Amino acid sequence: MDFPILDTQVYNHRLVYLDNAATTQKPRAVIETLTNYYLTLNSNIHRGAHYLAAQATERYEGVRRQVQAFINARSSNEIVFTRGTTESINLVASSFGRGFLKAGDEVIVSGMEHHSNIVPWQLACELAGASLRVIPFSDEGVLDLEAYRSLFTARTRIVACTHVSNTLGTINPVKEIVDIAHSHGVPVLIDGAQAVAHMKVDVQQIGCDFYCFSGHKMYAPMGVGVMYGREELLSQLPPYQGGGEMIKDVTFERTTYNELPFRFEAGTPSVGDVLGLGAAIDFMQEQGIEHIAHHEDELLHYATERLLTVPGMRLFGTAPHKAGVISFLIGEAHPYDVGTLLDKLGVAVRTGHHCTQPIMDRYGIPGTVRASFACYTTHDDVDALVAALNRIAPMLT
Ligand code: C6P
Repeated sequence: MDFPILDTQVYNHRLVYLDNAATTQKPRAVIETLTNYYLTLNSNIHRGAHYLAAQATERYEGVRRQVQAFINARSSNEIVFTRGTTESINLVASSFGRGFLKAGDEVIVSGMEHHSNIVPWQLACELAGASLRVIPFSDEGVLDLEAYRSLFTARTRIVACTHVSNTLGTINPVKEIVDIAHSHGVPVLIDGAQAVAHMKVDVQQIGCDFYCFSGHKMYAPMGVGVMYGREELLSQLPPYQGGGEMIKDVTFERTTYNELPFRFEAGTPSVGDVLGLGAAIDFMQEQGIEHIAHHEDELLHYATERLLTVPGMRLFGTAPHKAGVISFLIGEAHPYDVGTLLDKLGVAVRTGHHCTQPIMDRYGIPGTVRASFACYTTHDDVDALVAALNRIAPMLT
């Protein structure tokens, strides 16, 4: 594996990068794809009558088919490129809200959502006069599916739930969540931001109506993401942003809209980043997604065991089905202090509420320290984290 940035030295220490849930580092193949795009291919797509535009368009549409196969969508019309998970969810919440939400309606979200899967729904509810209902979770970080079942009413219009919690690491039973919603005739959006880089995702097997994710959390460049929408439902949604490419005909009296998926891709997209996403998918497939999942699962168990030997260790998120995300506190020490001291020893973690304030409120804590893994994370990295924590623990009490 070739990740040039991992050779960085930080304060005279080897960089131990454990902030992969925030963003993964990029393999050389992705960086080179991006560079080569700007060196040899740069042009605007879909509209130019010239060689470069045709080449760039072909490559861009090729990645759409690649993403389709990667998540097993039925059609490439169901793959919309966005800037990332946040934009994907805003797109669905805004369009679905305008198309389907009315006063008195209800939207179900889980209590462990990232703000990106809460606030867009609050905005949509505010406009429509609808309200949010929240699925609770246990101390271990497991969603209460009985409570979930009881949240459905005749006014429930959509469910939005994360596949993997970025803070607790919980892998939610998304197929079951979808099946329950569908038994009430309610569609489901799954936030896959923390899932796609870590496990095989099959949207037909899950059965969800929307699946959203970011390229930069799966070895691709920043600035590109995906919104998968089941064609039947997607074709009923009103457009999100207006502009070039999303139209068929424009007059001052009336505009008609383009076919799927272009109707939801207004303006010039980030073509080079989309090609980088294609290279990232190639990279993941070369590594083997099952292999990545197995490696990270083994590391999670190793790290959990080792971390529990650190004095004062308090883990948050101990569900039986977890991805490689470990949130913790050391005694009563502030997470920011722990993160700052770890940084001085070369260990990069994230601290704070991780854009999941309701989770922090649930536990009555200001934030956590979070270590998160990727395919290149090693046992040595985990050992370095544990050694650094053992070194700083006496300074924190
Ligand atoms: N979580 C983290 O450190 P964007 O920023 O659009 O790429 O992704 C938003 C997002 C949505 N859902 C989940 C579950 C996420 O984890 C994230 C991003 C980062 O945990 C940055 S806050």
